[in-house]
Amino acid sequence: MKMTGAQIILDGFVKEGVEVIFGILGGAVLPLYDTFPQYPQLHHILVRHEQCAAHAADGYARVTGKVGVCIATSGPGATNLVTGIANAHLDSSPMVAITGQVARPFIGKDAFQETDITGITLPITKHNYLVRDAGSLARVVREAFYLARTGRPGPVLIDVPRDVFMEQVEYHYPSKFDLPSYKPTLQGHPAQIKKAARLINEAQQPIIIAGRGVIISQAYAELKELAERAQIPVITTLLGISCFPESHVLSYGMLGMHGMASANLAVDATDLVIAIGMRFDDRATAKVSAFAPRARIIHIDIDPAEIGKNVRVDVPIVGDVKTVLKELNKQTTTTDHIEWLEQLEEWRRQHPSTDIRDSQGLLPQFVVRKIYEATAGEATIVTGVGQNQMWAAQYYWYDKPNTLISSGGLGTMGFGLPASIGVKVGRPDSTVWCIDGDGSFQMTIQELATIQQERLAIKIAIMNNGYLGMVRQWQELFYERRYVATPLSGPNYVKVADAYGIPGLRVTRKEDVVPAIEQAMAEPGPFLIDFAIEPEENVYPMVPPGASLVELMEEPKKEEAIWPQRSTP
Ligand SMILES: Cc1ncc(C[n+]2csc(CCOP(=O)(O)OP(=O)(O)O)c2C)c(N)n1
Ligand SMILES: [Mg+2]
Repeated sequence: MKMTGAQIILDGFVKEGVEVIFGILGGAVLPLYDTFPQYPQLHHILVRHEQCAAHAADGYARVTGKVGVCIATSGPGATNLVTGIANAHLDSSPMVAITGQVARPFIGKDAFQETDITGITLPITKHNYLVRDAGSLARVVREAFYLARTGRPGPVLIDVPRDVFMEQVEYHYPSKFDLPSYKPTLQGHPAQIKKAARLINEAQQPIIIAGRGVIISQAYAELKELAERAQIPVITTLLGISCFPESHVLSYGMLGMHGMASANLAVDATDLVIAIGMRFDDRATAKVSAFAPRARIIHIDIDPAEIGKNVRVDVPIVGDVKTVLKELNKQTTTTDHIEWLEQLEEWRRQHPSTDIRDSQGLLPQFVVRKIYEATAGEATIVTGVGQNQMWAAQYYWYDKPNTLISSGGLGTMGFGLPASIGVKVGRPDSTVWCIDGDGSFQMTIQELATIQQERLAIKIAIMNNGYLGMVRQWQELFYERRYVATPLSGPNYVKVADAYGIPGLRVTRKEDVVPAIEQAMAEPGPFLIDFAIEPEENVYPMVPPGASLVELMEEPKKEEAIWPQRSTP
């Protein structure tokens, strides 16, 4: 059968189970878009900026586990995707991005809207292709989806010259293909698993540090079994939040720069770290030379490149988290660690990191807690970047698997609103709250139009402090309160929402928080609440940059001193 390049791509989408595509068209991809009517089963969502096509595809991928797909035209369309692709790359989100390219005879001539997008995205994609003939397209599409979703997931970009979309060739979707240099290891090495089990069975003060790999691998039950069988406290990274129910007795919350004090203290004291599907990011480890100084470390990860990258590891196990944990669980003995767990409880009592103080003003922590209560913990929360992100991570209790969607590795302001589009499309029956910062929201505010056009019932909570708050916090604490370029004005957000046809409310008083949230939830469509929070509220606990996990600052209104006092060499 003969098909055009455009048909081959869209047919490939259908065969790969794609249902939704986020994008913006232009000259180079016009032949592809012109082919969409032949594939009515594919739903194309027109975003308002290509960065948001990538973030939406990323959000969709994170909640469905499927590959998110986005499309942009050549030149500025393609370069606008870059931030979104980098974001997906750092957070291991499976994505296929299609970019149009100038026609083959024009490549290398600085033609109108020509950029070398495969060159630009080389370090931020798992793989990328410049397709030089339509005959190879079917294989490329097949490989791209396979690469994006297998092993450690990530973004794959396919750059297609305009005339390749139009070229007609003989078409067979390949049932088989060969990628000799790409063979992800799924089974952990038995000898390593045996060693790990021995360490676990002998440990006195073990902890689990679980990351997003647990969510990607859907190893919820296996993680729970390991934790319960050997009575090991579970600490998570930011992106690991919601891989283990936070109301579970063994859950000790997030570690790291804004982690719970008890979690950070446990990392300092532990004799065995069982690191699962996490990559020792510097926001999680703090000063790496002082990370878990008394512990041996078991590291389970599907990506061999992560082993030993940031910390020394005693027992590396390369493999799929779920597969490895299944084996490991067979070899771990039932134990309890009563004294160790009591010690953690004691730390938690001494350092209740998520207590909310009494206040006249509107505290963001209070707002997040009320969203938690109103949604009974059942919502999917999508965040911006900055203080709002940390409050959303700290004050909502994530009991349901995979319910916090946040930009971890890249920390991309502007991620929240477009990602919540993908999240709502991927999880239409879930209540989706986008908890955003006023700065982050303004970076991708135009996506309100997409939300309105697609009639997506996303609830938006802007934590409006009138600042680029997280940076202001650093200026307050480390730059003697010199607020250079952090005070931030904004529009009347309720009027902006209204202009887009979205209802909204501004909340300035504590007593209006719950009624506003209830009104938002009662509304069948999207709703925006502009919360005028305390402008100079800070995120605590905080490990200052360069300090170790235990050199943490706690809320000074409760305790004036930095605790515990330790000197930084
Ligand atoms: C695209 C981008 N630019 C700059 C930064 C640096 N940055 C990190 S947090 C932050 C402030 C975020 O402000 P806002 O969205 O209002 O959130 P808040 O901290 O006030 O809750 C900035 C500028 C970033 N993370 N991403
Ligand atoms: Mg702000």
